[in-house]
Amino acid sequence: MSAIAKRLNLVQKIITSHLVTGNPVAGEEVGIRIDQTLTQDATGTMAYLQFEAIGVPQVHTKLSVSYVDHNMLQTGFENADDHRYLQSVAAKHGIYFSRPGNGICHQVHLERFAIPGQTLLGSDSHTPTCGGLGELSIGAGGLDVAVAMGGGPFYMSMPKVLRVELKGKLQPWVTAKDIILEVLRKLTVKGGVGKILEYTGQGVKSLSATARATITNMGAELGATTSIFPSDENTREYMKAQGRGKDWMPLAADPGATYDEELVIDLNKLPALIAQPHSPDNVTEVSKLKGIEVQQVCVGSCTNSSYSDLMMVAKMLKGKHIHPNVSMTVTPGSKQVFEMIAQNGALADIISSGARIIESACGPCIGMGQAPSSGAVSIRSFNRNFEGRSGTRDAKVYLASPETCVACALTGKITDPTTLGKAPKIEIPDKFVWDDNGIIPPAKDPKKVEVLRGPNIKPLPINDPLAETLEGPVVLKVIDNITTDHIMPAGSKVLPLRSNIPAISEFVFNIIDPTYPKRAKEAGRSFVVGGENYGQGSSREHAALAPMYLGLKAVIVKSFARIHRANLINFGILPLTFVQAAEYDSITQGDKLEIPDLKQVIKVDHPFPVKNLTTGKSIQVVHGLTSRQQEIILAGGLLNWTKQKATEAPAGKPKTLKPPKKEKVK
Ligand code: MIC
Ligand code: SF4
Repeated sequence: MSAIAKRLNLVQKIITSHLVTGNPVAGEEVGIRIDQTLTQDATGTMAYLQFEAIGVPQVHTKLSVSYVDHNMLQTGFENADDHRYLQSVAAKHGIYFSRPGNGICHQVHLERFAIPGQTLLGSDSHTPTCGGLGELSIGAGGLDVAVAMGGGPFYMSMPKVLRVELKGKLQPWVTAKDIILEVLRKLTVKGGVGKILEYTGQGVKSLSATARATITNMGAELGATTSIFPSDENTREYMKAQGRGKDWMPLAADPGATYDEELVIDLNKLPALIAQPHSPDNVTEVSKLKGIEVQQVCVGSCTNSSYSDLMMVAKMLKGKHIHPNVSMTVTPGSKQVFEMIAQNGALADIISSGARIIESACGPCIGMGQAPSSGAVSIRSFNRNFEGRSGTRDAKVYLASPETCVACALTGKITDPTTLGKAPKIEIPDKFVWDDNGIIPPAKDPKKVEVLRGPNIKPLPINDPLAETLEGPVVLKVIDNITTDHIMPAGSKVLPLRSNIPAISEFVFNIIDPTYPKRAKEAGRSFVVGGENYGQGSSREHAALAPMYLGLKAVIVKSFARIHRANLINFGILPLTFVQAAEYDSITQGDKLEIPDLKQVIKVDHPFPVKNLTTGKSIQVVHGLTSRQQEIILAGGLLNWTKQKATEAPAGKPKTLKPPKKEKVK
């Protein structure tokens, strides 16, 4: 797309109305104003430590919310201390605090806060969930969110807009989850990089707001910047039933708006689908896997834990029993959902079927309990099935709709729900139950609030300024599609260390090579070499921060995932791409590399050589950094750069952050 057409698509409308800097032409860097932010506890502690370091007293956003939903197991003081820190820091700086038990950030934000046409930046990769209500919702590293809370714009390469036209209507038992699985089958886990998916077409009308949110949520697995639906009558009904009708406004692309790319999905022909181990794009028809024995079933996560999802689960389970060989867990996505299914008796149907009920939180999705038994087949309504993420290395995790999950739980085998007869009908309530007593508003008198820090909260490590010459070994060489779960694993043992970088760094690359931390420390300054889509998955900046702490200075890959590349830059690690992908083969783990004249080569966006001192050969790489990003790398990371900019603000003015000149991004 060479320039913005007069008839705007929905993405262009929201971006142009929030534009602070840049030209909204695909590939150019734009800075956009952020209306709302969200954080969750596993990324939030770092984000608020960074926000405190920036030194802005009160947030500059319209709304900022801090959720606690990930680190919910309190097996020691660590998580409880972090929750206490998060609550006090929120009270002090104008941030709403969603208490543990109030629900998963994305589900609660959709219910209580998302507003069509606004922008939301969240320190979690599934922030796009709120795109289901027509909010432009983007996942980012905690530091980017901290900067946005301080009033700074969010910078990104202007994405291409991919129109997904939904034709026809879903067949009984086939769901929104099957739509996004089909998109993943067609586009793969890297097919959305540099793109926003805008959903249009007749099929949109038949999808409820929460069904749309399932699709935008799991759009994160495409590597997309975000996904968005128009705001229409269904959006209005949902918001009205949430008591938020006044926040609704209609929003859609102009008739005849143009798009960079198009994809058409015929809902009439869509079967029930399932993603096989170990990637969300390894999708096939459920019917093809019929009969495989199942040991665990989990319904929940930010993808599929809405009121409608759980009512469907309850109706399917009513009067029946879970197969004796299956352990089934059910997690309501929010206190609202939990309360409503308790009040209408659906919870009793779930309990009496033999399912295990988990509090409203991420839970098994992030390996916080419920690790499957050795080699087990686990069918989950979640969004990620990366190897080892469940907590059991050899478990085989599949992803499917809640309907397929229940069908498997009842039969003990992979079962296509379309074989189960008439599908139950779920009514969307006219009025949801809410009292928001799980959300604590910020303090009226912030000066009186003392921020409470426990011994688990260690100071934030800061990178060294860029050296003139970078020399060091390739401590690790990895293959394509390495996830942030490989780089910085989560799970119940590691997650409590999210605010303690020295301790958590001992787990870096543990799934691939547990000797990495020791070897990296011995090497001093080091490199990692990787393949395509390096760093896909979560927004966790610990996947940059902890390797930085171990001396990682540059990563050379065939291609990067968006959020991880931004996180590397934020912490002063050079993200380099091979000019010729085939040169990947010329490097062996252990080779010593050298980049001379580093400060000079950073300042121009041209290919430059990296000398392989072991083989004597040189390879060509490119950094693709904008001039703003070059400054960040030279300053040793975004925090240093932000502080520099903030102190440049004229006296008496709030310390918001200045946008730099516009730039082209690779
Ligand atoms: C995930 O689903 O991987 C997480 C855990 O929610 C992450 C955030 C984190 O690692 O804290 C994400 O999606 O960004
Ligand atoms: Fe939580 Fe899982 Fe959603 Fe991440 S994907 S926010 S861990 S429920």
